Amino acid sequence: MKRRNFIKKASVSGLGLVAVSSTLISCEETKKDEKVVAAVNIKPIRPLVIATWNTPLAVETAAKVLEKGGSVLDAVEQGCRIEEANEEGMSVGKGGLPDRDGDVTLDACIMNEKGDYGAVLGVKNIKHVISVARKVMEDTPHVMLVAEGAEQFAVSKGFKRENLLTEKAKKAWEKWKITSEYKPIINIENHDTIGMLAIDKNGDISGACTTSGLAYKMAGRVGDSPIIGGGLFVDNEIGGASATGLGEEVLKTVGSFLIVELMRQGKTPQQACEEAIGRIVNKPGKDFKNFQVGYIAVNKQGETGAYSIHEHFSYNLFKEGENKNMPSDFFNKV
Ligand code: SD4
Repeated sequence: MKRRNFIKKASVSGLGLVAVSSTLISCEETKKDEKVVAAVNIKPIRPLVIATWNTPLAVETAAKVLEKGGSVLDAVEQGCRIEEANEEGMSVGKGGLPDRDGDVTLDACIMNEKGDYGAVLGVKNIKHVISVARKVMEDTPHVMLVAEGAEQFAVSKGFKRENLLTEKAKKAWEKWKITSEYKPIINIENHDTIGMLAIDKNGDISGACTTSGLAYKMAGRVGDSPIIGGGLFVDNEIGGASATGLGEEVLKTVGSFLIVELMRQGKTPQQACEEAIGRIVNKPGKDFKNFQVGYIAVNKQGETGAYSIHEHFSYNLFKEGENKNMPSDFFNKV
């Protein structure tokens, strides 16, 4: 590609100076074009926090960590812990709806700016699984621990066992048991699985994702949230993405990894999220009426995107000192 054309393309897609300059190394050099490069320099928006659903307190908590100069990894961990501790939220942490046997099992993962990753899957009795995932990343030679092994590891690191099934969640499960209709239940309008991405003032990116998974899932079922590239992916050179909704569909399209790779190819975060939803809904014969998937994404410049299959997906965004809940655009407009 001719250098000037590349610059134009980069400008439109919002890649800005950082990405442009690194690509220019292999391009032809001319003095004239140096001026064009300066003209497309987009001031990155930092710090920034974005998270799935209506999660103002979680986002505010993460933003405060960043504003006080804390690490971007601390920011996403602390932010996610807010939702894990919120007993009203019924698809994350304590208060999450149980599996079909009445057990609350949690999944979480975390990625730092170095591309390190840690996850726990199907953990019972431990509320702050996002912090356990971080410990897996930092204190073990592994990236994933599951079920009893993860629980034992958590206890060995000082986490306390507690009953995660609240009265409210127990009552909902007992009501469900009357019909026991076994199909993954995915409420289109109201989840609280939290996927969070943050950028600090230096431009470093981390992400975290934590959930109790689908209500009344089969025992042992794991969704996208703790799987690298599924519920979360971060590449510090490009940006990050996170997912919520029916994990099976996210996993089959490796959604978050796909979004980051599409951004690497020059798509904006919004375009990348839309294409990732397209990969799900455009499968031949796919009946997407009864399930929801929503994505959020951010690139290195602090541009954000969000897109879902159905209406009612929203996200919280902190940037330039403001923390707002925003409705996501969506595919199914009819
Ligand atoms: C899962 N993606 O386990 C999660 C569920 C979810 O809001 O996002 N619920 O498939």
